[in-house]
Amino acid sequence: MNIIKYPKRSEWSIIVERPHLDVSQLNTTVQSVLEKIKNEGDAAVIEFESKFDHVNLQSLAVSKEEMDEAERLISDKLHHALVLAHHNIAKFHESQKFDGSKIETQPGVTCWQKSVPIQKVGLYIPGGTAPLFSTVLMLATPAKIAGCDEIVLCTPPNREGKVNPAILVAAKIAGVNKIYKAGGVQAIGAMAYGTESVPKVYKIFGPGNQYVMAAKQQVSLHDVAIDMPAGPSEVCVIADETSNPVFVAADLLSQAEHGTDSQVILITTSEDFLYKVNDEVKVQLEQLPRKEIASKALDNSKFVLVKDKEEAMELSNTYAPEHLILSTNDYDELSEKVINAGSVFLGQYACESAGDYASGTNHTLPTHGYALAYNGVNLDSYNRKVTFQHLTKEGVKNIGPAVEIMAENEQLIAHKNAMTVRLQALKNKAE
Ligand code: HSO
Ligand code: ZN
Repeated sequence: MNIIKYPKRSEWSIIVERPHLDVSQLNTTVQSVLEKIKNEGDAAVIEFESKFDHVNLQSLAVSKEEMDEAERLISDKLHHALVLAHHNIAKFHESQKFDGSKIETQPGVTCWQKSVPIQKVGLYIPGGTAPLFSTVLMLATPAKIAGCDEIVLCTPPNREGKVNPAILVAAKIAGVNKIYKAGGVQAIGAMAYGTESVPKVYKIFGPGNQYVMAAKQQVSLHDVAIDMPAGPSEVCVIADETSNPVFVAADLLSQAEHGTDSQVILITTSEDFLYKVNDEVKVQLEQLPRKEIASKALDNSKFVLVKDKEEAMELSNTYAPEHLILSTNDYDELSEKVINAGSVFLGQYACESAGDYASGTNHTLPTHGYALAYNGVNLDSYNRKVTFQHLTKEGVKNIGPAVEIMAENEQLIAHKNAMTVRLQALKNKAE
């Protein structure tokens, strides 16, 4: 753990720095895999599944029997938990529904927006060290609420060709239509271009390793939209002597266990508290099954002592964390000062795990400082706002002359004419 006391402003850029990801090396590999998927479809996906996931697949689609089997394989307790989490995620995302009211900008000129779902979306769920079935709920639930017709999910199978049963059950609960066994770059390629079995989608969502990220970025240049750029997961906790060091240590570790490249930052105004958390982290770390991963993540994490809350908030806003926990008694006041963050957790009891799984907010959030300009996945991520307008004769009279003069000055005479012919027609009628 790096302890930094009262850093000067000039040192902030080092504190907020993320590990540099050099993807230039893997871009060529990614490109060649994508090319092959584009040209050879299912056969190439199956070939890469054998090469990278060490599995021999006859077909990519998950069958009805596999879905039924998955339901039998998970415990009732887990099933209930998934249903509870889905209920809350659905309730929160339902509340984001858009009401596109009509606005009359001038008499006779009416404009409005309508939220129209993206017809086909693709969700990518990684396998790896911890299969994140919670991400299935986070991505599929708003897709269903938005009204996307086709919700496609790709996830890598294990060596026996099986998909984690909780992923399948979560997909069923959230309303995914089609599930395919494909991981990594080949999954992204399959959804971006379409294969004999995997439908082409218009937008791809979901986390993944550096190869998946590079693949999403490449396909997004020409073929498909993506949710957002992403990097390793991160949390920033702001705490003081009113905070609970046991809770704060647990929160920091919950993020650190995600991956060796996860980022954990504690910003505090109390030196005494900082050392209490430092000790507590060591104690709790020892009990964790993923302690190797968490301790590596802690190596590049920082505990920063600052002079006051004002400075704590400024540093956090400069860092733009994916998750921000305000673990102090005055969280209400501090929350007013949040400018850059993906998702904010207020008070002692709002742990990041609550939002990761079951409170209702989405856990697909901007990392790597992208919170400066991006928000996390929400209902809008699955919609486009199509604008509509209607003009009456009165509307034409009201804005027509302005359109004509503007078009004339842009030297776009055909544009001007489109309005002139209408104004003329109205004038003729009136005579
Ligand atoms: N903290 C992760 C999400 C997650 N945590 C899934 C547990 N499962 C990124 O926000
Ligand atoms: Zn998490």
